[in-house]
Amino acid sequence: VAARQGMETPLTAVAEAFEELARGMDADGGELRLAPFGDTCALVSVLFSSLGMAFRFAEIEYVTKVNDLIGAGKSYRTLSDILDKDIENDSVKKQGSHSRNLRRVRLGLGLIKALFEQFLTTEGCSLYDAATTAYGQVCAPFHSWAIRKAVGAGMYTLPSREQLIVRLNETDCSVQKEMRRYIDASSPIIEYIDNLFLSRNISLDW
Ligand code: 1PZ
Repeated sequence: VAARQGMETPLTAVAEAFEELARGMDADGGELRLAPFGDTCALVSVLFSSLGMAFRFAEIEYVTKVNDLIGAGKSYRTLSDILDKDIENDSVKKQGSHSRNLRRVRLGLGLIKALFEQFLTTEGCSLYDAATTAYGQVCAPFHSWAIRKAVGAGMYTLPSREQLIVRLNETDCSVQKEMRRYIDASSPIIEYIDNLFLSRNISLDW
């Protein structure tokens, strides 16, 4: 197992990338640059393969939106820049806009954080329970009935807790440490994104 041999696991890579992103944000005086943000979010997709085929559609959905933001990184420097531009064009909530895609990617980051929190606080619980609770908290309120149904059906195909740990190349102990790292490092990023909207009087009920 990679974790036992001291090699980098997918989870370590993701946790490290978010720690680095949070450090960069501090170094830039509390500004989040789009290019490193996009690259960091793209890394998360390594986790999808461990969830199984049923979540391929979630992966495609997530990756499409991250790629849009990476593309926008060529014309816009920071996350605030895309939001300000969309406000100017009245396209913040318009399907396919960078700001809307940013909101969606943020939901993805929040979903993973909630899943890891569930995973850590519910030792005896299945991945099914952890994922269902996390999805219900973070994404379900903003998804249509059809999507919620499809996700609910997909949940039954999730691997077991133990299988997930093996697929992630972790051990019982290392997985906890790495999940905790992601939770801590992604929190200020998620909070920052929410504040970008809230500080411009855009509510988060969509
Ligand atoms: C962390 C894994 C937990 C268990 C699996 C939970 C699966 C969640 C599945 C989410 C399916 C999203 C289906 C499509 C939703 C779209 O309707 C919306 C709106 O898109 P728009 O109208 O703006 O084009 N898209 C989203 O809400 C994006 C949500 C991204 C969720 C990504 C999941 C990230 C999971 C990472 C797993 C490693």
